[in-house]
Amino acid sequence: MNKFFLDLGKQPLANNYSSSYKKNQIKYSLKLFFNTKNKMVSISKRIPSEKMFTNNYPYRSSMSKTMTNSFHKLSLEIKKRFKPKKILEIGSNDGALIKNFEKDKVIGVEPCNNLAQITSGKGYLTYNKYWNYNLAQKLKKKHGELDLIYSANTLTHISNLNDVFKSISYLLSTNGILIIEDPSLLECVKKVSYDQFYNEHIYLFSVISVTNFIKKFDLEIFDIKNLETHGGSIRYYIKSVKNKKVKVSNKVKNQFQKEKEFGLDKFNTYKKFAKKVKLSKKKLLNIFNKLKLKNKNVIGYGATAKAVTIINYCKIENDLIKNFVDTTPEKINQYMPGKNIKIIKYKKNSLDNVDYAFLGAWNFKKEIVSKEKKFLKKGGKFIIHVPFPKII
Ligand code: DWN
Repeated sequence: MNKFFLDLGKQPLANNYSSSYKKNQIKYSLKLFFNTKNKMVSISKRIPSEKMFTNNYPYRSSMSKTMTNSFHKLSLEIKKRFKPKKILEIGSNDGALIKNFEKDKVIGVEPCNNLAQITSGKGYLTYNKYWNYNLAQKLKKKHGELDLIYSANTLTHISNLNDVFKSISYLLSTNGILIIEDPSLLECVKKVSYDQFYNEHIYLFSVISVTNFIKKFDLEIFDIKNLETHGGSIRYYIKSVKNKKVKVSNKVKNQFQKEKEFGLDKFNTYKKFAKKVKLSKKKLLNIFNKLKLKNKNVIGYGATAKAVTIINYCKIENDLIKNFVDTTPEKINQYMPGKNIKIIKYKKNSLDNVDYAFLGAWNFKKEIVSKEKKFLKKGGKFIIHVPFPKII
């Protein structure tokens, strides 16, 4: 049974930036639910993938050093620990992971044409397709069973999770390994980072819910890694239950227990979370309104999908945040979805006349703070809303 716990209002497509402000942009309801049976947290309204992951998708994994470093580190681990003959990446984006492998060793799957072109242009075999059973069949015919499948921040974006895991277990060899990573529900609830929810993030995984969900495909988690990326993520190492060669690490049991102790398997935890979210909105608006009264120059730093949830849920207009700065070419001179707030190109002097910068990309706080020493030195301040709204 799916139980409702939070309404984040009407939200535009999170990555639907446009060259002019569209007052009547289509918005969809964003409501959060908890499944009492498999303990999965998800959003209710499902938008067709074709509407969200278009041929002009603006998010690029390679835009941050944090992510490229994380992918490089993982590639070294994959080579050393699993020694796969071939790797398939579902949601290969602009190639931030696959560029670390030899061209004949990796296959990318990327539905957004603009991104698939980047990797195929560099000579990486890339299927410009959505991940589903049809594609898995096609791949098996062409490449045979695969011994390593990887996917970061992608499976949680696909509504039909049954089809996702059915296709993966069909294509994976008996001793094959599936590695996935996605934002951690535990970290999200702890940090009150409700901006992890937007129309693309259909699910937020936990070790509890993934364990429950993949059972029916004869899959099990045998190892996990807590990552700092994207505000706290979990990397899940998954295998077939028939593969007895690989032992299940105690880390899996420990994380499961940690999530249980926190109450991720209880509806009441989400009701409390919803209350904290409402309080967070109040406090954040309070900060912005006070700065407005003092005539401070406030901008947004990082025009993230997460920030789209915040500004639309909190009804933040351009009197509170003048504009956003961002490094992504596809986002520059566009407007934040749902709001009359323009995104301008980040330059070294972008913060020269700024008093406060709201961290839309709070998940890259470390990287940004170390880059903006000059801003902080001259008295500039960041506004962050996790774990509660404050000025830092
Ligand atoms: O799952 C998803 C995650 C992985 O990426 C997607 N559905 C959409 C996207 O979500 P997001 O937009 O919230 O992701 P990021 O990675 O938090 O976006 C960071 C943004 O901030 C990018 O637009 C680049 C920008 N940025 C910047 O302008 N200067 C980032 C850094 C570190 C910087 O120094």
